[in-house]
Order: sequence, then C-alpha cells, then structure tokens
Amino acid sequence: MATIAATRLAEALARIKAVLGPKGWTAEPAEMAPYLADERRLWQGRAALVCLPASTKEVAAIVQIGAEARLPIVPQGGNTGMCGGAVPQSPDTVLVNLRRMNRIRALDRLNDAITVEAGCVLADIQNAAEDADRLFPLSLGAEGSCQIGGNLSTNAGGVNVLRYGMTRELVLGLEVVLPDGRVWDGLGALRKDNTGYDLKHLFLGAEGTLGVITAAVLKLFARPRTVETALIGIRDPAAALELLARARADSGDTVVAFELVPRACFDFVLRHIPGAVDPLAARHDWYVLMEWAGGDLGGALRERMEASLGEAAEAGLLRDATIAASDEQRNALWRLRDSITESQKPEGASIKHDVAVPVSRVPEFISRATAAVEREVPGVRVLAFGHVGDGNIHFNLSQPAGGAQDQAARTAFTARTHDINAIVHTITAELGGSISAEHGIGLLKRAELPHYKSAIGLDLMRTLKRAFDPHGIMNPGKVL
Ligand code: FAD
Ligand code: 2HG
Ligand code: ZN
Repeated sequence: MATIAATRLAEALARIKAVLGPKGWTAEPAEMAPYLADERRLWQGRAALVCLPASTKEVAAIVQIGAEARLPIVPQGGNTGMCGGAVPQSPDTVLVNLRRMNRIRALDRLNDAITVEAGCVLADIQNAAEDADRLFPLSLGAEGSCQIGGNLSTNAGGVNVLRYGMTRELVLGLEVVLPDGRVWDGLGALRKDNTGYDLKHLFLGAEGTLGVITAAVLKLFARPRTVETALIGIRDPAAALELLARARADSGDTVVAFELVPRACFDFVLRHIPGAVDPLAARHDWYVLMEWAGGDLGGALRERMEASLGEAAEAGLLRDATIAASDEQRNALWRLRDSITESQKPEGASIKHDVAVPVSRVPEFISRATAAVEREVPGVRVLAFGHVGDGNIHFNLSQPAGGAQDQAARTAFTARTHDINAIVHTITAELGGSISAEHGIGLLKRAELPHYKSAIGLDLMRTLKRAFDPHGIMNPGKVL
C-alpha cells in the first residue's frame, strides 16, 4: 500500500512540476522553510512541494492533478495569518502560494472597481487605487506583505471597518479554482445582482477550505480630501465609547478609525521598536487613536475635531490629546499602533484572543476578562487593544515579566492556553460575542468552534464543505 501511495504521490508531483516549469515550484528544504512556518511560530508545517503558479490556468492544473491523486492542497498568501490557516500539515501536501499572481488586471474608474490577481500585496492595491485618485480602504498592520487572496479568505478587518466594512463588503466578484480543478468565473463587477445565491460570499472568510481564490473585483471609493488623526489619552474603555459617540456626531459621521490602546502596548512598542516616541507628555492608562476623513478642503474638519476634543475634555472624557500636524506625524502615530504585534514578540510567549462583543459591552468584557486571567495566572500582562468601534478587542496576554529568555517559563505559560481560552471565550459568549472577530479559526480555534457555534450552524458548514470538496482535499483540518 505504502508503495502505491508513494508512486501516486511521485507521479502527481512530477505532473505538477511539468505544468509549472522550473520557476514555478520548489522542493528544496531551505527554500520551502519560510512557507512552512506561521507568523507566530506556533506550528511547523510539512509539505511535499511548494507551488508558485503564475496563472489561473496553472492553479487549476495543480488542483486537478492534486484532486485526482487525493493530495491535500493548502492555499497560501502572504502567510501573515494569526491562526495557522495556511500551515500545511502532512508531508504529501501541495502548498499553493499565490505570490507570483500579482497583476492588476484592470481598473475601471467610472465603475469604481479594480480587478486584481489573488497574489497582489494589499499595499500595492492601495497604491494602484491612489494612482488613479481612488481609495481602496482595507488597511491593516500586515498590509506590506499580506495578499488580497489571504484578506478575502480571512474576511480581514483592519482599522477602517467603521466606515467601509470588512473585506466581504468590498468585493464585487471573484474567480475561484474549485477543489476538482474547475474554474468558477464569478468576476462580475455589478453592484446589483439578485440572480440566486450570492456564491462569492461562501469563499470569503472560508480560509481556503472551499477553493483557491485566483482573482477578485474590488470596490474603489473617492479619496477623502482631508484626513485628521488624533491620539487621545483617556481614563478607561468606557470613556472611549462616549468619545466615539460624540466624535461621530461632531464629525458628521466621518470617523474612519477608532482604535483603543492600553498603556502596556505603548510600553512594549517604546521598548522594542526603534524610533518610537512617547506620543503624549504624560502617561495615560488608555489611549484612543482616532481618524476622521472627509471632503472639506478649507481646514474645517480639523477645526471641528479640535472643538470636539475641547468639549470632550471639558466633559472629563479625555485627559490629553494631540492632532497630527503633518503626514509624518500621522504616520508616526499609526506606526505606534501597527507595531503592537511585533513588540509583543520579544516579551516572551503570548496567548491571543480575537473576540467581538456588542460595542456597548466592550468595557465589561475587558474588566471581567482581565480580572479573570489575572486570578488564573498571577503576573500575566494583559494587552487588550484594537478595533473598539467594531466591538473587536485583541485580548492578548504576555507571560509574566522577566521570563522571555527562560524556556521553562515560556513553556509553562503556553501550557495554560487551553484554560485561559476557556475563561476568555466563556465570558465572550456570555456577552453575546464571537471567538473570532477577524483572524479566523484555522488550526488555532478549530477544537473550540463546536463549543461556541450552534449544532445546526456547524451542520450547514459541514454540508457545504462536503458539497464543494467531497474528498476533503482543500486545506484539510482547518476550520472544521
Ligand atoms: P495567509 O496567512 O497566507 O492565509 C490566511 C488564510 O487564507 C489561510 O487559511 C489560507 O489557506 C487562506 N488563503 C490565502 N490565500 C488564499 C487564496 N488565494 N485562496 C484561498 N485561500 C487562501 N487581520 C485582520 O483581519 N485585521 C488586522 O488588523 C490585522 N492586523 C495584522 C497585523 C499584523 C502585524 C499581522 C502579522 C497580521 C494581522 N492580521 C490582521 C492578520 C493577517 O494579516 C490577515 O489575516 C490577512 O488577511 C492574511 O493574509 P495573508 O495573505 O497573509 O494570508
Ligand atoms: C491588529 O489589529 C491585529 O493589530 C492584531 O489584528 C494582531 O493579535 C495581534 O497581535
Ligand atoms: Zn485587528
């Protein structure tokens, strides 16, 4: 049996290599290594072949050959995902990384749409839109390396969801290679189309379990003419919500980003990120990074923001604030926010949660979850930050201070993951929340999903999976 399986694998790999040509694959361990480890180094993957196809036709051929030989196929983008969704898990896996499919196929200015291949890096799409005086609003810390195919497959969130919605809301059409190798051309560019089930939504957020996305038509928007960015020192998360409600009213509903950051995050960033500078003169327990974007050209937005912050200060809602006076200052403020993930790494082992609760319940979530984990692991360092305006908090925990270099301390902390997850996710569920607001399920939360999703919901998901992928070859072991 083993020989038949080995022969089948060797034959399939030889056929795939012949389709791709020498530039389109690698089986060299050193070259494969970056594709096999995940961003957080929580898993070490294994694969038979890393494929780097250059066209939809090549992806379709790989999948068809893989399907015939019943080989696991794992799609991969920039490999910045936080829950192991792109990690190949068995040695016969064919990993399909889309990075060579990075062409912008078309930009239709009057339809406000851009057609891109799945391997386009997010920042390159933002830049292409800007070159046409348009905005593609999806924005997240990993935008310099994540690919749109990964964003679509995780239904990524990021910092502009308040105004523009999740990735799902930015998509007009998709092209997908199905698990049997057929190509579904759903690259429509329509804003209205009620001809039955909206199939594209099944692939958005599916984490590569239903097919390989090879291209997409994305919505573009007018570029805001004025952007104002403020960093605000506040007392607590409850003040943040009051501030958001005021800001929305005072700005004429032009708040595009509203991020909550506890002091502990800035302490990490200032300690580890070269060039980072303390944003305000005094320390504050909590901060908000807020951005308004609008159409007025005469400085009115800034005046309105100054007035709004002044009134909020009089009402006791904020303690100090600075409004960026230049693009350079704005970028420096965003660098502080976007460096939180990187700065957590040198602080040792981490246990991360990506939860959503109704916006109004964020303060209760943070205080209950913080008290509970501090009781469970004395000395644990809580970093509860993120997209508070969406009710999405990254409730990230770093091991107690001083043990980052101590392997035993790291291991002991990591060993608490299961217990800590149960505590945090139980509180999340009690507040009517979700255990994955934006990063997805992948490998990380797969075992937990059945505890938090209804039996009927899971049954429908399994039914869909079987219908699309009866042999279970497409990103096996992820999500379900
Ligand atoms: P990968 O990690 O390569 O893959 C992710 C999943 O998508 C896997 O399951 C993979 O199999 C699947 N996949 C990838 N490409 C395809 C394809 N073409 N077809 C089918 N399936 C595919 N996420 C947020 O939502 N919001 C944030 O604010 C945010 N900030 C981040 C900041 C930092 C510093 C980092 C490191 C990560 C952050 N993330 C954030 C997580 C991550 O960047 C996103 O999940 C991103 O969308 C993943 O894109 P990727 O190309 O790296 O995908
Ligand atoms: C962000 O918003 C990421 O910065 C969080 O989604 C990443 O949990 C993390 O470190
Ligand atoms: Zn996030």
